[in-house]
Amino acid sequence: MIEYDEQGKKMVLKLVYYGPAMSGKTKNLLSLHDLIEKKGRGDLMMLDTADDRTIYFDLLPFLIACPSVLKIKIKVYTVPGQVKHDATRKAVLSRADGVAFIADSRLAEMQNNAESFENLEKNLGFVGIDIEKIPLVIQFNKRDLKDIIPEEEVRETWGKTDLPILMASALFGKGVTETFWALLERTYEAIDARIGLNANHGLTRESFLSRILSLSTSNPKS
Ligand SMILES: Nc1nc2c(ncn2[C@@H]2O[C@H](COP(=O)(O)OP(=O)(O)OP(=O)(O)O)[C@@H](O)[C@H]2O)c(=O)[nH]1
Ligand SMILES: [Mg+2]
Repeated sequence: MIEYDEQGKKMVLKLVYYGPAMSGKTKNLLSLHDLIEKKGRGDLMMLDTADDRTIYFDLLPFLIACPSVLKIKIKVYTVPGQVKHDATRKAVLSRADGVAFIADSRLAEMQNNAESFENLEKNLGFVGIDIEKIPLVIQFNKRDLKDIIPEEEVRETWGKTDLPILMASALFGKGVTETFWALLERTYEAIDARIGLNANHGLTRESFLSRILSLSTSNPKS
């Protein structure tokens, strides 16, 4: 839940990239880091094992100055997807303000996606967050590979929810900023409703988004 000091000077938002092992959560952050110019972001911190699998978390921070005195720090984390790291996932998920669920599009991974989503539901409950209320977006990553679930099938399955569903290939920097944007939009709405980002701090939805994403390079790697 948002960290916000009473003098209205500082707020910290925590966004979490969740999903099964090897779905591309770390790769999303690496691509975001490359796609967004240095001006708007901090450095990417990665805590890896030798074979590139996350053991604790990755963190990419952003800082936004509002027209008021308020400064907003956005901390974007990944969880480790391997089943055995469940305690760490809970710790990273604790006090989250928004979640991007990164699924692996390969047909062979559907069971892992489902289990990871169930794990997300369970762990949100554990840390006292209502899955119906937290800003949540879904990304189907690895669209560049063969033997993937067709997009129509994804949309049919998830169409019942009103969650944003994004197709991506983090390896090629595709769909990465779109996913982040969708998560930021939802998060803005939720925070604005609670503390009046626009009314009290002069920060409109558009300026919130553009302060981060207008810094994207116009020529993403493809
Ligand atoms: N082909 C393809 N490979 C990808 C894509 N995104 C990630 N990968 C690869 O998948 C592997 C796992 O990616 P990571 O980003 O480390 O996965 P993760 O979700 O952080 O995994 P954990 O930290 O174990 O939870 C790496 O070899 C990536 O290069 C993609 O869009 N397409
Ligand atoms: Mg990782």
